[in-house]
Amino acid sequence: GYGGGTGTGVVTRTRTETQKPSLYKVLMLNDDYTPMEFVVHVLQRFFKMSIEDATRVMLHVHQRGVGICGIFTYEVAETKVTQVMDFAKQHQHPLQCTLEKA
Ligand code: TYC
Repeated sequence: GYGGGTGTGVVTRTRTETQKPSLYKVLMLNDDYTPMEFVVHVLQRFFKMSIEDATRVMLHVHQRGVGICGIFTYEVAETKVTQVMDFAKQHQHPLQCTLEKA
């Protein structure tokens, strides 16, 4: 900023690099028992996906074995994993979810 021609100008510099938080991928794993519709519901409920994106990700996991649900800071990623695992357990499905440094 500058003090308006009174000789009181203040020079402000912007740091070129600030420390950004590490990011983590939340991964969904395939299994033989969890219903496809349940996985789609989980992706919509906990990762705010549309039904189209949730179906795409679920089919990717079903076919490839693993897929990315989203990328978050550590605390958010850990919370998502816990929420998904608790929800799957409540419904007695073996769905597995984990996190991995991006
Ligand atoms: N393979 C499961 C089935 O055929 C569907 C499924 C998809 C399960 C994705 C888990 O993360 C998963 N019912």
